[in-house]
Amino acid sequence: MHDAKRGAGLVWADPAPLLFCAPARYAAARRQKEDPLSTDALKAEYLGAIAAADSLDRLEAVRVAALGKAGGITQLMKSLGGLPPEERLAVAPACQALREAVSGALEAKKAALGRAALEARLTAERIDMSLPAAAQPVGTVHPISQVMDELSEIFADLGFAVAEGPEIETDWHNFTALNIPPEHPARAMHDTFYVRPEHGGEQPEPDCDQQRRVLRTHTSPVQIRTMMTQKPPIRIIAPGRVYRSDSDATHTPMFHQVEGLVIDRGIHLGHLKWTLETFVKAFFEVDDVTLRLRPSFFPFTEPSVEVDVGCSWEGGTLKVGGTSSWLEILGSGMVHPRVIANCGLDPDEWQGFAFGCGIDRLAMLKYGMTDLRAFFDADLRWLKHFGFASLDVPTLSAGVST
Ligand code: 2NL
Repeated sequence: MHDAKRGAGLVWADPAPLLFCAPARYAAARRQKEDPLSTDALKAEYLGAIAAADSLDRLEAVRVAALGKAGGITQLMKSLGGLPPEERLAVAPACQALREAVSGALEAKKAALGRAALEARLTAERIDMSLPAAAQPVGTVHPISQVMDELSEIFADLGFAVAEGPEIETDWHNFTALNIPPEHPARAMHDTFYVRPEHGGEQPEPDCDQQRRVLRTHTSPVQIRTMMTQKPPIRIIAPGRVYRSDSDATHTPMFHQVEGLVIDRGIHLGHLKWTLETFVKAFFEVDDVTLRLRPSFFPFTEPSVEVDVGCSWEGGTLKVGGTSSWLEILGSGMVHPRVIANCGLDPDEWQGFAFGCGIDRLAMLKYGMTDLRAFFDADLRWLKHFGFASLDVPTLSAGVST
């Protein structure tokens, strides 16, 4: 029980001896008529045990042994009651002093152990700021996202805002408002996904185009919603996901489209041509660009034009610029007066142009990808090769793609 290394102080691994010995010692002391209560010796023993306690648990054990219900000092105090009054008066102050000294020492030691524990924790938890950070795998920006960012940047510079809308649309916003009534043959060409009523496509009457829901087949409904809620002049682009039930080497059931819309007074085809030319130059980062506008048909534009960009073959790859080859990149036209009227605007006062093109196609042409399906394969090697650094935000001043 004695810890020889600690020298004079008695150290109890188990404080039981204090508990049982103190009153007995007291009785013996009385019998021997020495220092009647041996309080000095008891004090030395308790203080020694407190000093030696090297954990809060051990200190608590000492406290219980000294001051607990059955503790030595508690017993000592109790036994005072059995003494004759004058003897009690003579010894009580020493007992009191013993109790105070021990509880004071317990408190002080408890605080010291708490401080030491905190100190040890702070030392153990110290962070070495000079260590290099563990390498984190860093992803890249998908080419589609990159192209969407480039488009937003280029059109923002021309005063266009980016508009968004729901991907589950009403039949009316996706078709009817765009001059494609329910029986129109153009609906068949869109390979529409219809949403079942139990999946949120309400259908109280089969042909009610306000209620029937579809996965939007183009982002035109975003422009419809904008025309219905904002006062012209309007300049927006609407990039986003669109859906058609079509899947082969050149078609995926979900793909990405950007549409643009300008509504103002006195807008004509010249505004459309200049805007598209400016866009194509900025996007492909070439000044020598020739556009070819061919007459076409869309139900929502009149007149309608398809736009080809002049290209040339360089070492087996098609480059934008020159006129030896033509590549169709977008469809456009003057917004049909009926579409303007469907949105609650007076077509005699407001005119506009609109265009639409596939983002996947733009990305393939600009960055030399050959297989559309790679966009959706999530192949990390492909993404590493064609992806963009996440902090390289496209800006016009630094070049949109660098
Ligand atoms: C294509 C052709 C086009 C539009 C989209 C449009 C939108 C409204 C009104 C009128 Cl709200 N037009 N959008 C116009 C012409 C062509 O897209 O080939 N897209 C891939």
